[in-house]
This record gives sequence, structure tokens and C-alpha cells, in this order.
Amino acid sequence: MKKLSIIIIGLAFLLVLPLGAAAGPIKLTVAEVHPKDYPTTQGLFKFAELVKQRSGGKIVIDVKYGGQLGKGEKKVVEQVQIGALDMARISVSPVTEFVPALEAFGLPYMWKSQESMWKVLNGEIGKRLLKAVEKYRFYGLNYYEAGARSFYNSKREIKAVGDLKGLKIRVQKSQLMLDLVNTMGANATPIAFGEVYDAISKGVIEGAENNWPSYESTGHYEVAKYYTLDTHTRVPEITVASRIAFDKKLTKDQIALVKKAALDTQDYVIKKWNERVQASKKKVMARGKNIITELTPEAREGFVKSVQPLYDKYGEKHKAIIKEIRAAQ
Ligand code: GTR
Repeated sequence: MKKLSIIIIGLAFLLVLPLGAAAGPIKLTVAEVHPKDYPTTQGLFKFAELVKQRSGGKIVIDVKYGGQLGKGEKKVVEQVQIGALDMARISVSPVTEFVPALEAFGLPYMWKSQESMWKVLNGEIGKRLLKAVEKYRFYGLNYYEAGARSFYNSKREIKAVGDLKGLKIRVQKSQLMLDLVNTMGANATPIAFGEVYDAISKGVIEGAENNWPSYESTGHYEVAKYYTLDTHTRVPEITVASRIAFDKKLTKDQIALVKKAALDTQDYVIKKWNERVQASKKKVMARGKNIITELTPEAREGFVKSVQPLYDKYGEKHKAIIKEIRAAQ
């Protein structure tokens, strides 16, 4: 009797399990280094919401924010490329290590303004580069706003590019960023994003460079009080998916649905971004201890001139696209 009931229960399991598996949603994961309330993370939540809605609950996205899946973005991109992770929202900088064509977006003083950058990203060039990542086992889903990056440090006020000389400045794990910061006279040191706060507070490095929301949300402003708004780059964010994982888990139509939903959240993030820049400035200023430096026109000219050797190094291979980007703005 006992044996019989075990057999019946076993059979019931065998029948129900595959049915349940087939009916369950497809689960996708996206990695994000920023905290829950950061504009890009909010964009990903919106993305997950749209995908769930539009797929009738068939595709569910889990947003793993706060660097839960890795403190450094280069490793995260690697995971996506080999299919161990479905998606990641990261800066274009570490992706240039895998997709060199994207380097043009990270060159200094490339963009005139936020508006002109979005004109290019939403236009033919932006679409072409999202497609270009497919050659490297990614799907390019969208771009997000990341403002302009500027230098901050714990040692001294930077009023002219020459003041950067010898400062140990953290950079993202990207050859382009390393070359850029060295070209400007500092000593570039690649470190994972999540380790920068400790590195500055322990004096391992003297500063870093980033936008207002990251300067504030990471608490870097507490340990690096000098922030000079030299706005040397305007590197956009990108959401990449793993072709290996997507092609295995999703149909072509479902991939199209996910791509469209990701694109549909771009404007939402721009709005959240602009609000957050104001809030971050307010929070840093309210502390009353930070020295925020605006460049004089002459000093700005010095910064722009200082990056010429970088254009000599990277300009030739990206000549055509640099011309296109400039003309399209
Ligand atoms: C932020 C960006 C992050 C990360 C970080 C960094 O602006 O949003 O994705 O790239 O910079 O400097 O590592």
C-alpha cells in the first residue's frame, strides 16, 4: 500500500513538473552597479515592468542592482559575452575593450551637449553601433544618460590641466580611459567602481573622475572634496545582452520585444538623470566642505588642448566616425 502511494505520488510529480516548467515565465537577469534609487537602476525597473506587461507575464526580468553580480564592470561584460549572465547595464568605456568601434563615443570633448549626443545616439550612428556589438556575441539594447565626467581628488584644487600632474587618479578598466587620464598628466590607475571609495579613503589613490550622481551616490564626495567641472568626457551608458543566452532562452519576436522595451525607457532615464544631477549637487553643496571649481575659458582651452595626443593615437582609426558624429550634432 505504502509502495503504491509512493508510485502514485511519483507519477503525479512526473506529470505536473514538465507542465509547470513549460507554463512558468522565462527569467532574465540584468546586472547594475548602482544602487536602487540611481537613475539607470530606475530605468531598468521600468524596463522590467514594460517587458512583463508586453509579454503577458511570460518574460520576467530580475534587476540585480548595487553590484550584487560584480563590483567591476569589465568582469560583468565578460560574463555577458560568454553567456553566464543575460544582461548588464554598464558604461560604454569597459565595453570598448570588447567592441573597439564604441571608442569614438568615449573620446574627450566629443559631444557638444546632452541634446546633441542624444540626436546622434537615437539617429543612424547610434543604431549602427548598437548593431555593431552583435559581432562580439552581444545584443545592444539601448543607451542611457550618464552626464559628463569630471575630475575629483583629495589633495588640491585643480584650476588648470597642469594641476593634475602626478595625481593618482582611478580610471575604469578601459585602455582608452587609461590613455586619456595619463595624457592629461595624472597617473591613471584602473580599479573596479565598487572599490574606489576605500582606495581614496586609505590613500591608495588620490581621486577619480565621474559625473555628479556617481560622485554623490558613492560617497566619493566625502573623501575627495575637490571637484573640478572640466567635463572631459560624456560617455553614455549601454545595456548589452548575451547573444548566447538570448538565442537560447527567447524567440526572435521575444528578443524584439525586449529590445523595444529597453529603448522605450531611454527618455524616462534622461528625465530622472536631470533631476538627480540637481539633487546630487544640492546634497554635496549642503555639506559645506567641498570645493567645486568651474574652469575659466582659458583653463578650459588648456584642457581641450591637452588631449590632442589622444586624438593622434585614436583619431586615425576612428577618423570616419568622428567626422560623422561631429557633423550630426
Ligand atoms: C558611472 C557609470 C557606471 C560605472 C562608473 C565607473 O558613471 O554609471 O556604470 O562605469 O561610472 O566609473 O566605473
